Amino acid sequence: MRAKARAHTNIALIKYWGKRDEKLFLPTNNSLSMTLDKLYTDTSVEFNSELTEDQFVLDGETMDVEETTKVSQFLDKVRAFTGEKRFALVDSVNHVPIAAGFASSASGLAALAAAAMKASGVDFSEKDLSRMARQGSGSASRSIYGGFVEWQMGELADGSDSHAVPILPQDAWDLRVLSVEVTHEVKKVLSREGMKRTVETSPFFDGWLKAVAADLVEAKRAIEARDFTLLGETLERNALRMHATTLGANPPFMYWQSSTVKVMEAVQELREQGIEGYFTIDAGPNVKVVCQPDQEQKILDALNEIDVVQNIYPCKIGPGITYLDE
Ligand code: 2P0
Repeated sequence: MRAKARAHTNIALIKYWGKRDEKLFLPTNNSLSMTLDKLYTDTSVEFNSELTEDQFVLDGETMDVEETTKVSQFLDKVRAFTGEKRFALVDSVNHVPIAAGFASSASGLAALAAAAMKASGVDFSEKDLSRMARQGSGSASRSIYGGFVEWQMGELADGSDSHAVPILPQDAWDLRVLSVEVTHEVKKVLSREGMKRTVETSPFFDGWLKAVAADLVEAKRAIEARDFTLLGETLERNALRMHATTLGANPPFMYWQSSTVKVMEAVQELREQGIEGYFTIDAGPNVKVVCQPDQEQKILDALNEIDVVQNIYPCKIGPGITYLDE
């Protein structure tokens, strides 16, 4: 059986930063994201009894043992859930710049989970799919849904209550995200390693947990009221709080470069001129700016003037998983 799925990446407004269970990908806090329309991954999965091992093709290239093993280990989780016994051919095309803080793992693992679950032919719910995607990459649990999405951390040790829920549909509030690329370099501390080091060694991590709970309440209140200023102030503060934890880790690390700070300052200066955008930053040096439609062009023009800015990818809010006919 064969199936093909498209998953869009998402940008966290309230960050997932810390696991309480690494094996099951259970987080230490709830997170909240917007799914983006322009950055996505298309993946087809075919289970075939003639295959003697899993095969993984990414962007037209057959991947080596290391990359294929990662996919295989995830497929084992799908096989355990669905009872599928056969090996698979996985063919994936990424429309996301990889490993520079653009969360390609979110769309990649969400698309893989959806295509693999569908290809296995069993019935499953979106909640099942979110739980499955979570076990490939935490942020992928949120990419199952479009619009504004909350990943509820849950309490149970088996992870059955740790999945995303949609909180506002794609077309309910038109916000824009400008993904500002300042470098193509692959980041030095991968998010999985960075998160682990922070949980284990940063004395600021307890402060993060206290802060993130309050930030989540504010963000949900802002979304409910469509209060852009409240949402913007909350998401910018939450990103800074997440990054502060990395400075307290041992050994310490930071995802920002001087170019990152230059863009952050530009966004704050624009606000002083009444042009309202707010930045957020993931586990890499690139910056995402959230704004309303009427300010988008002004912010885009201003950011394009900055010498360190290499590319800007403007996005609207995107949809959840879609299955593609072949
Ligand atoms: C997020 N990040 O909420 C946060 C903010 C990075 C900073 O989710 O180990 O690739 O695969 O669960 O999902 C990036 O971490 O980590 C991430 P794993 P993931 O978007």
